[in-house]
Amino acid sequence: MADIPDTLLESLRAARHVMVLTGTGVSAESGLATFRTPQTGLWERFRPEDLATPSAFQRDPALVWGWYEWRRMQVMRAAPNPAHEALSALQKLMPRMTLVTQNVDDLHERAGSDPVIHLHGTLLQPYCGRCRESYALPREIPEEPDGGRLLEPPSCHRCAGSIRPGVVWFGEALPQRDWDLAVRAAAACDAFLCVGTSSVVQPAASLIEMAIKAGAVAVQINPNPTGLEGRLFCELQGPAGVVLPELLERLRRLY
Ligand code: BV8
Ligand code: ZN
Repeated sequence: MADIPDTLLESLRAARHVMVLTGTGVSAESGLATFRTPQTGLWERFRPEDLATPSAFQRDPALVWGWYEWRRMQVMRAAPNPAHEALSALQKLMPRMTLVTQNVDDLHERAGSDPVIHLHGTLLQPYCGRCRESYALPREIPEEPDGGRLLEPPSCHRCAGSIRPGVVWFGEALPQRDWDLAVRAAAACDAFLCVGTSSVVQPAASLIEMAIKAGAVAVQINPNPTGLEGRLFCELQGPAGVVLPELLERLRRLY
């Protein structure tokens, strides 16, 4: 049982606009690896930060495309967990909730959240690195060897350029429209829930500071400390799949 203070419940009940920022920790209970988990299989000797860059794709397109396709298979085999479900229900319960994610999976959408603001793109919409034409991925889930495999990226049917993952790599700018929406919500929200992120990656990690400066109540939901502790109204220490359903349950009694 997470220790949810009444003062937090009162603040959330009184909030006109709640903002939620999620990271890979919200998909951990769906069986997806968090970002800073050591890689497995072919990619064991790489750090994700080293694979998630334009230069890595330039240097070894088959290694990087293979990694993303392997991750996409994992997502297609995964299901939303109680954390995703609770956030979808919260979005319907609250007068206004802006859901922003750093994740590149579609588990929030599959749990019924809508809209979902993706700051770092998505595994599901690759595009041509040369002409930006989008590329339709095969829907069937091939039998992927557990460790994944090298896979040459497909070629664009319009200009024959290399298709690349539809994610934002390190060193690449975030999609301007999504970033602007997130910044506007951070400045306007009454409460900010930071769920399942180590708050290391910028500029996404700066959103909570913007919300605190604008007077929002800031809450972290994470089994581990992240260094944000001194800046928070409170931390709900525990897995998102346990804490969020409980928070939803307690809030429902107030409505
Ligand atoms: C940019 C897509 C400039 C790819 C990702 C200051 C300002 C601006 C930039 C920088 C800066 N300082 C450094 C930078 C550069 C860089 C950066 O932040 N580097 C880091 C390593 C320091 N930032 C960038 O490059 C960004 N671009 O700034 O461009 C620019 C401007 C104009 C023009 C040109 C360029 C781009 C960053 C986006 C990178 N792409 N993802 C892919 O997925 O492959 S980031 C990647 O990290 C994922 O999106 C992931 O979501 C994100 C954050 O990681 P977390 O989600 O927090 O995951 P992590 O594993 O770290 O933590 C998991 C947490 O969950 C843990 O705390 C754990 O305790 C918790 N947890 C575990 N289980 C559970 C749980 N919580 C709850 N329940 C559980 N069950
Ligand atoms: Zn093209």
